[in-house]
Amino acid sequence: MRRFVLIFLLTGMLVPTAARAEDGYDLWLRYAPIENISLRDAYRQTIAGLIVQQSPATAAMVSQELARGLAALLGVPVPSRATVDRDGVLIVGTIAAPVIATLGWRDELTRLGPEGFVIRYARINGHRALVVASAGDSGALYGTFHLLRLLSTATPIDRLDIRERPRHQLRLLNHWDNLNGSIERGYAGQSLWRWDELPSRVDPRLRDYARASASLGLNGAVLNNVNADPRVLTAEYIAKVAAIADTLRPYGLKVYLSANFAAPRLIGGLATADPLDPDVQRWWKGKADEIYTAIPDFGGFLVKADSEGQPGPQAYQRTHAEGANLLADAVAPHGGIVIWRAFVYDAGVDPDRVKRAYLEFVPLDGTFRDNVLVQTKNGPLDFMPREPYHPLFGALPKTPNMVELQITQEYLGHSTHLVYLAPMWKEFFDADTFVKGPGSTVAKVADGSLQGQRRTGIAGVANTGTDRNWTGHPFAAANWYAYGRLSWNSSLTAEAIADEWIVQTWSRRPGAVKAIATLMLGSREAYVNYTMPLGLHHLIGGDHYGVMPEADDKRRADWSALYYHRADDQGIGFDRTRRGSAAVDQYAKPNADRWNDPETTPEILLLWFHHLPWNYRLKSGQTLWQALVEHYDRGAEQAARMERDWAALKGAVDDERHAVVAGTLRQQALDAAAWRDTCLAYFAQFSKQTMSAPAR
Ligand code: BDP
Repeated sequence: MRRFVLIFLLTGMLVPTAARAEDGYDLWLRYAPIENISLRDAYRQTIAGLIVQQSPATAAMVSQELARGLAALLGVPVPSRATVDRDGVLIVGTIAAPVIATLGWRDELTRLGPEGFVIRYARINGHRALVVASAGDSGALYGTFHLLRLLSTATPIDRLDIRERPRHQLRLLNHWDNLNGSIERGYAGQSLWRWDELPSRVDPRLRDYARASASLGLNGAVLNNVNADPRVLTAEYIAKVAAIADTLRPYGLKVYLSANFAAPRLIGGLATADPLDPDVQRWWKGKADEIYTAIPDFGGFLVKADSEGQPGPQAYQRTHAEGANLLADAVAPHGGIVIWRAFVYDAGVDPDRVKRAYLEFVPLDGTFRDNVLVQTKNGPLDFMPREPYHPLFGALPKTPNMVELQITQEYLGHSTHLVYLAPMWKEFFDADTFVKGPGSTVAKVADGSLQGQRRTGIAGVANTGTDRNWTGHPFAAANWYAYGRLSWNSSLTAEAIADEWIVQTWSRRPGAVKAIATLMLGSREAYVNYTMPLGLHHLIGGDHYGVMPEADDKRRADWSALYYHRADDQGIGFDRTRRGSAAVDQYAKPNADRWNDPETTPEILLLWFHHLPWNYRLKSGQTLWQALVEHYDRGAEQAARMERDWAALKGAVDDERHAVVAGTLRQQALDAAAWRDTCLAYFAQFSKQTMSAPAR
């Protein structure tokens, strides 16, 4: 029997909090008062009372969020009611709730699933009520956040008829958090989990993390680094993970763990981790049982195997599928899943690093258990500022292939550079793989609609940490936001997402919104221009922040900039045509043919696929060298302009956050100039041409 609660909110809870310094903590859930009086009055009339009917834990979240959001946005408390006794009651509930059950929406809600929802008006007891309804608790929570977003973005709501369901089933954040509190590629402080304090104390901040994630429709978090410490699977840590799971659960977030494949050996006392060994199989089953006893809704395991020194099945001459299936069988009885990463680049497989994952995984298509998803980075190299899409998208028709995006800006200026990533992700989703003819976009591969995969998912490597503003750079929060929104619906535009985020985060004034949006929307191309234009990639070394075209890593050739740009007296670029590494042939036609020829390769990917002479003529009539100079110049100029444009916004946004961003943009402009100067000076040694461009 489901229980329902009617939450009668104390008026005290509804008083808006006094104005505080803007430190970014509230993210996009800032709920600034609606300035437009007639719109505010219309909202107040439409939402003059509140009924929440769903299961208790989520009902509490929904009620609290509405109390907080509505009071702040509308400037008045919205009282709870027991019944619809007047016009202007907002009802939030699941199909099982008595008030929703009378509406006849059951079939529709069932079709939308437990995470989907509708928002529309209904007539109840002769009164007009606005209803947020779902088949499940999560859907009602997402619908609530959706409605609050409409109010927050000052959207008229007098004629709403919204029907939503997520495009991807798993919408996860991957936290690369280590057990000592550090975060691999994290630039916003330490791990939010505070492992040391768990399980006895759970940082209350985790509730705000969960709120923010749930507001975007995210439904899971992998808590630890893919370079996994096996100790996370010990009883001590399972208790800690369970405490986090309890905190995240009411917000619809499941927890997952990165598992170290050698755990049976490293913490289990076995002599082997061979997936075909019965003791190893027993060990994983026992481990899964132990975890599910503590966390009945545990999501499953994420595994990085046989990659960058992580252990895996290949040590025992077993395949990735045999490795994945071992863990999949252990979690299957509990409804768990295994996410097996395709980020592998064993040098023995092929001389060209970007070909290796495809060569290893395509032969395994169809051999994974039903509860396994492969997880593939957007590009075949490693989260570069620009890459073509990974050829594995579309090439695994019998395997769910989950998308992995990187929100943390490992190769995109850490949390110092303002780079809005949605345009980059959209470029990826919109790319046409042609695997089933024109229109076979990566988006359709990812959401399963192209090839009919039953499971779908998307993961984003998180950029959150203990910094007060969560993400270090105030604009890095836009990337968390955009990732979440795209994981829900990859057809949203980068422009629309930016506008939503800006209005909720900074200001509703159209002039300010437009200026900030312009800054954001141009930032990714600016970054590409001043770092790695025309398809160049991996011109870095060290910590992946600074410019290093000369990087020559003695540990591995494919960690060196030299390996990728191949600049010499003849020219520059990586020849991936049929005369070179033939990586082009991992793509379906006509992409393979187009990219095999520099004349038909998009200029933005030119040097990814081709090694071309310095005097190669581009469509513009410029030589390759001239174009390179122009791109670097333009990029540095764009960064300088971002600084100026932001300075002009002083007074249009709060001084605290304005100053923080101004400081980072100063550094960004300096870095951009350094990138330009270093790269041009370095490449000029080979091109033997001048670096002058009209702009300088
Ligand atoms: C690279 C990072 C490294 C990660 C690796 C991965 O430099 O820290 O461990 O990817 O995704 O981007 O496994």
